[in-house]
Amino acid sequence: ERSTRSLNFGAYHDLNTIYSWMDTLVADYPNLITKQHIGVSYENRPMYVLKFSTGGYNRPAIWIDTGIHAREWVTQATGVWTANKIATDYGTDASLTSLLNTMDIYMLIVANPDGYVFSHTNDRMWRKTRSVNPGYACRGADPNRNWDAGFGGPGASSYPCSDSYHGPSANSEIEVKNVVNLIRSHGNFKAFISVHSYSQLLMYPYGYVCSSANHQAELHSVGRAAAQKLTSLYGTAYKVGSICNIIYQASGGSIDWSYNSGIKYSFAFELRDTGRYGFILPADQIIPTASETWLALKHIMEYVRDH
Ligand code: ING
Ligand code: ZN
Repeated sequence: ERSTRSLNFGAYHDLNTIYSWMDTLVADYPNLITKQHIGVSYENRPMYVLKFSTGGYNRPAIWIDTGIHAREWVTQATGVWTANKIATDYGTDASLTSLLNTMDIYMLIVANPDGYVFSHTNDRMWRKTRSVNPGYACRGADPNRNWDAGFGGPGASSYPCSDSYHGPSANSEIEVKNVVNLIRSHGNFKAFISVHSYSQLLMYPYGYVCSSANHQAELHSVGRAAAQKLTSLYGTAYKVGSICNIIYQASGGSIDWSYNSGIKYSFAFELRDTGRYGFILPADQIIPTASETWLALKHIMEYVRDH
């Protein structure tokens, strides 16, 4: 795919196109956006985080990742749209502007670059990383079962060929380790938001156990209000709850790790739809999906700014 200066946000794009578009975005907004190389993937592809910052030093920050699962293409596309939205709304949208005057936003748009490429070139339904499993022909671990939170417990598989294989050890997947290193060394993240598809859910910890998190009541009310904003745009229905309560028990997930690491406002989205198209969401739903999701993201970010 040829790189274009102005991307069509209503289409799905391959990794190279997204990566070259990031450079044009940074070039267009040099006072707001920088691109940080956080490490490489298993197959040696660079991993890039876009940092939105108006200054200061190590300001309190919001983390947003999309595309940790390769086949969930509406999430990477939503990440692209959202990054552009933040860039264009800063200075015109009063609320986002005030947010960025005190906080930074970090976006990892392609959290699993090897898997994303493989989902374009070989298997549209690929989910995992592409790491080699010694003694097995099948590759990859589930990068959302690989975090150090209940690692290896219920809701993950120890079989390397499973789509929910947790990997040999916590943080064994370099794509996960790169994020863990950045979050730890930064030390001032206030929110950690991980975006998946599909099912139309807004979730908070825990996934590895079905008991309530300490801040369950607050997380539930923030989530409910965020989902209400989302629904207000097109009527898209969302459910809100803990991972274990509204989807299934799942161990080693990213937001359980971030929450246990002290990042109270840890959320995971499951974007459109509820299964009619599933992972193969038609491209004409990208912009509506991203637009409604933005209202929820903004609500969470504003709440974090004000608390
Ligand atoms: N769903 C998520 C998964 O990894 C999830 C649900 C989110 C589990 C956050 C744990 C933590 O299974 C999809 N569609 O990937
Ligand atoms: Zn997912």
